[in-house]
Amino acid sequence: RERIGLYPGTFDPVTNGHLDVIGRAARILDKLVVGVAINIGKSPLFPLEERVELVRAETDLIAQRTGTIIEVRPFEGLLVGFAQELGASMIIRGLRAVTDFDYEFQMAGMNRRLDHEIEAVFLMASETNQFISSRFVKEIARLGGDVSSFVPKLTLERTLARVRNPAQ
Ligand code: COD
Repeated sequence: RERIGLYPGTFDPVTNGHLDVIGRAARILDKLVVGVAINIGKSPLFPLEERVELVRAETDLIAQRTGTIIEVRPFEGLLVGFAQELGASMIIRGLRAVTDFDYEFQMAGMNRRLDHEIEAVFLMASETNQFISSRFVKEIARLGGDVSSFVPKLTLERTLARVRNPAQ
């Protein structure tokens, strides 16, 4: 049976932390679907289409290197419903410090109540990428700080363009 995993997130924007997790997930799966959530609740800086475009562009190399199929797809609605539709048996999540744990623990527990078959798999990024968050990337960029070691190249350009001109 094919091992299909779903890595869901907001990816506003994709960071080196996300890519680290994607690289690790690709190594243990036959196919990885990166699900980009509409997530209106978080009022994202980037529109959905651009978040998808950036994740696609930045994961190309990982797919080539690992030989794993990586599909990047937008989704709306219930996460477990999307996982079922894909035939995914695992939901991949990244874990940073203890602060992520509470939220991730609740989310995994709720999702398991909704679908008993689905397994939550938690991966940790490397030491250099562990503390990176989209939220702080946006904040630092807005304040004129250097975020070039937190996000990949194309994403860096787009982030700088958006913080300079948010109405774009
Ligand atoms: N190192 C390791 N992991 C990281 C790092 C890093 N530096 N940065 C981010 N991550 C991990 C996060 O912990 C998370 O696991 C994942 O990467 C994605 O992060 P984000 O911030 O882009 O995405 P989230 O956490 O906002 O995504 C939330 C969802 C969209 C998945 C969630 O809201 C959802 O499932 N929505 C659909 C509706 C639904 O089913 N709701 C019920 C859920 S119980």
